[in-house]
Amino acid sequence: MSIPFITAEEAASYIKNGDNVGFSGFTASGTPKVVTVALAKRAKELHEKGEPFKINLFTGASTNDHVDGELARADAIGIRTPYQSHPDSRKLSNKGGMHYFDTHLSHVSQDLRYGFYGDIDVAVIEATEMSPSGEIILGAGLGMAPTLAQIAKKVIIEYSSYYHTSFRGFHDNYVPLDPPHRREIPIYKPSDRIGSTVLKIDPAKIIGVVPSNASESIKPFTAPDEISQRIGDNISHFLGEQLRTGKMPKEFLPIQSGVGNVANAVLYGLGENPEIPQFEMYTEVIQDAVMHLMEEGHCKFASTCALTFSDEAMLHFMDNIDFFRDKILMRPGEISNHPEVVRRLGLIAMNTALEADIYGNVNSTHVLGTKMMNGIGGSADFSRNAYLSIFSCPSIQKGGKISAIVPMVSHVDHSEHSVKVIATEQGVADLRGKDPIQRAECIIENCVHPMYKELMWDYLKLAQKGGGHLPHNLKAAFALHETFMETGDMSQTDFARYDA
Ligand code: 0RQ
Repeated sequence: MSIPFITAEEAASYIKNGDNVGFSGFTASGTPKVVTVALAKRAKELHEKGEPFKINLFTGASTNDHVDGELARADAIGIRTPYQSHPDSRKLSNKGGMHYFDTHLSHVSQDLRYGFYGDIDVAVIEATEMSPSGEIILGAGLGMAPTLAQIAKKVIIEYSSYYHTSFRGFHDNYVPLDPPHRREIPIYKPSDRIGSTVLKIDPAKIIGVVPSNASESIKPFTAPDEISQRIGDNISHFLGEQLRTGKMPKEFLPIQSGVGNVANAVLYGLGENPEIPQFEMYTEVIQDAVMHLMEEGHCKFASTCALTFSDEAMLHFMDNIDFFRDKILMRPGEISNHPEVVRRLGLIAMNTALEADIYGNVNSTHVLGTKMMNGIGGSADFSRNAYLSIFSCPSIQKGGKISAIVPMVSHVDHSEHSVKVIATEQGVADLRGKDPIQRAECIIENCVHPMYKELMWDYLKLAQKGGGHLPHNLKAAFALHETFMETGDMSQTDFARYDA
């Protein structure tokens, strides 16, 4: 059976208003790049004619401008899950223009197989190699591709000729059986391969193949700023101390690290600390920093869902691909983030907070409790199940008008029960084994910016007047947020007015 080449416009014409559409990839990497642009154009044309057109968009994680950006600007998204980080889709979700529910990345493949959100009408999957029998080699990110290949009614392949070297051998395609038949995920070390290098798709389901030669369009990270560097140094010294005091096995443990400048700085910090042995990663994305850490011999292996390399770093990776062949394995998000494996391997999970409260609850998603930033992503897949769960953030934002440590977070993503360590550029608060008041004292002492220290002690004193195991003054708990909304500056908060 021969699979036809079709244009992006033709492919888009197979996608109907109200369809559930799944996309391969994780972050920009491995995500389709041309069909969605044609789809957004079609949506705009239909809207101009007064016809409705929206799809429900299911992805492995965030995507690229070609998917979330184009479709958000075309107002063509109905339901969106599990994660987005594009400014235009953020805007759309904050004005109620799409039904975005952010959820744990490791859950979505199985939620789709369980049928929670209905059938997947069409899947768009990026391939870098393909056989006539429907065996494909995926690109720089998997996301939900193996599940989509199984369950989608129809599949469109975006065939990328951007990569000038073969990615064959980097993927580990695997779909677990569903309950009540599920067995253990047999990964006992980050490099264990459990699935197949190729992804098989029933050729009868494949509508056609759309050629593409677009890059991932990922910009390089700027060098870590001073604050990120200090956070990175604080965490790496803390981990060094864990090794010295025997709280961490001397072989060290695999690392999971979120994305962004702080995450990059933390990884560089580990590389620079002579106390930290060569390490492995079991994580969902690897960025440019990891490639350099591998070349310098600090990181010896990384299991990931995607290579979220900047275009520049991707070219370097491809030019040196043989060096990386035995050092990287890409898995579906369901496996890269699987709580069972995270717990078994004993990960050091490092993620980022928007704000944390004095008792250790973390808000990673909602600015001032209401405005969606990105979503929870994979952070809770890891943090709840890790050997050690670390959250970090700068202690202040917007030149000091916002304190990242507050009396009570305005939204909870990671509760006090999952957060073991909080780190800012001021220092590190180790919350293990501490009751709520001890945790508050430890966080205020070690993590709060000097501009806000006195205010936080004032709050704790005020809260303790009411007693209780976890003291709060419910009228004053959001005083910093309220003051910010009134004056634009949290530091103007005065707790005296609540001390009646
Ligand atoms: O605003 O953009 O106007 O400058 O928020 O803040 O410090 O640059 O942080 O880019 O590292 O992102 C938590 C959002 C941090 C991210 C979050 C303002 C601040 C700035 C961004 P500007 P920074 P980062 C791996 C795991 C959840 C998902 C996750 C995230 C902007 O890390 O989405 O962990 N995490 N996934 O000024 C008001 C506050 C603020 C604030 C920061 N308290 N109040 N504004 N800002 N704190 C990835 C995957 O899962 C794929």
